[in-house]
Amino acid sequence: KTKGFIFDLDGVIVDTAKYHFLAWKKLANDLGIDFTEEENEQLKGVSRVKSLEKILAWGNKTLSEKDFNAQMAKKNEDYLSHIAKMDESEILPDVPKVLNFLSENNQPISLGSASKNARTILERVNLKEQFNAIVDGNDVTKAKPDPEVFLIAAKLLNVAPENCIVFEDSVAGVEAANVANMISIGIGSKDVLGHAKYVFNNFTEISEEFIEKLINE
Ligand code: B16
Ligand code: MG
Repeated sequence: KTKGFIFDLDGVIVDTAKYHFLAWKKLANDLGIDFTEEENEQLKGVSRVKSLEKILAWGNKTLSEKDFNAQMAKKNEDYLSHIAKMDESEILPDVPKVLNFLSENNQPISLGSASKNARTILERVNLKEQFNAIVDGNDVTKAKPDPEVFLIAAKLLNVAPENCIVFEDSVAGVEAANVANMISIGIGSKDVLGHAKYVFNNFTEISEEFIEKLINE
């Protein structure tokens, strides 16, 4: 059988949340706003615009449209300086194992990320060639939990949504997969991702037997 396998990027393939944190913290502190790791958690899977809106709301600050856009550009510049140093060593454990197993079994693979920097990151970690399709923040008009990003991926893979499997680490992303009528697999804690059909702490916990079952179901 042929299924469509869709991977989120940040928190699933690589841990870029730590670089988002550094960049958002710098921006927030420059504006006199406190920014904690807990707050950063809440920005996972959330688009760049929505993230800045949230930070400003937490700090009771408003910015003119011009300043808002300038801050977003500054944040991204800072974030890109961290990304520039990434390499294959930052791929999360056993991600290549799963990607290779899917390829060997002729299963189409897509990226489904909110990030506008997704292509750059995949190039840095040398994984771009593994994907049959890439859908990222540049291709969507509606952010997760809207299912748009995953529905476009399904279309590009030419697989019906109900035959797609989504790997996600964020609450909004799992919700988006569920709304798209796809099989959601949460990567992270069950406490946070309890709404996913399956939850694993990481890819090391995902066996080839489990993936075979997904393919043949
Ligand atoms: P950018 P994902 C998301 O990536 C991140 O989790 C989120 O923290 C970030 O704000 C968003 O991408 C946008 O990223 O500023 O690079 O466009 O988890 O959907 O792969
Ligand atoms: Mg993510």
